Amino acid sequence: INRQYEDLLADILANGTRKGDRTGTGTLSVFGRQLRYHLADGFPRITTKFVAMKPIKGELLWFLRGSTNIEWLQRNGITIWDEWADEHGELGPVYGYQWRSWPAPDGRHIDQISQLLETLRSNPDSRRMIVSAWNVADLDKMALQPCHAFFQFYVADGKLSCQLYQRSADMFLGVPFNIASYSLLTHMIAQQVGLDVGDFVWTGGDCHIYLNHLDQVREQISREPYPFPTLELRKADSLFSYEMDDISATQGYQHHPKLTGAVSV
Ligand code: THF
Repeated sequence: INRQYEDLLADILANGTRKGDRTGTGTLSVFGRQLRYHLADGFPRITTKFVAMKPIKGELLWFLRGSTNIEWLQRNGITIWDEWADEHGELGPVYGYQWRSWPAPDGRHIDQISQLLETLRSNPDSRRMIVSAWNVADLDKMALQPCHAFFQFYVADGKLSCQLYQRSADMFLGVPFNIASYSLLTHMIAQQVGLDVGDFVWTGGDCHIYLNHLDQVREQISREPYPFPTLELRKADSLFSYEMDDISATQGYQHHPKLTGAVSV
């Protein structure tokens, strides 16, 4: 049973430094940690609390559409980006825009995801299979600068692995979402290019627990993790045409009761 996430929570409780932060909430924080999930062993949907899949699936499909307006999320009943949007629902040039239409100095727009698929098909040994949301020139136009900023794919023995660099990691609320989201993306891409799944590697920069999540985290690490569920993924015609119903991580999802916490804005 993989308990790397829970062990990192315990590490931060034991060894974290009390730090102020942009939101004013305050955190316990450590710097530079890594988690690894062998995706063939199960889908890493954290089991020591209930983790909702609908917002995770919906947010990923929304990123892949290249959308930066919360309207599509709201139509699907997903509210996790509401706090950051302006009165028109806009977030500025955040993840979806940078993934699908990174603006080049010569006026072109670069579809990093389509280029990635092309490289995976034509040259899977490449060491340049990278997607970056960290567009330095656009940072001050974004409602929130990318937390999960930069990811790389790797193919060996017919298996696709992905490593994410997350500069800022809200360990209680955000990280279970981020782990499941990138693991799902790895499965979808592997399915599209005809590979098996390898590892999802999560690398965190400032890994923190907000001070208003400490009680929940103490409860969470007292719980025994269950085996991960299985992902069921119906193959779509392209990476960009998956729908919510094509994705399910409910099969075998045994979990502890939900734990709630306020999100710092
Ligand atoms: N800001 C902060 N402080 N933490 C984050 O995790 C975070 N994100 C995104 C942008 N800014 C962030 C937003 N992602 C929830 C989960 C992910 C979010 C925002 C909020 C959340 O409240 N989850 C609840 C309920 C989810 C629901 O069903 O609606 C939970 O219990 O999981 C990280 O990318």
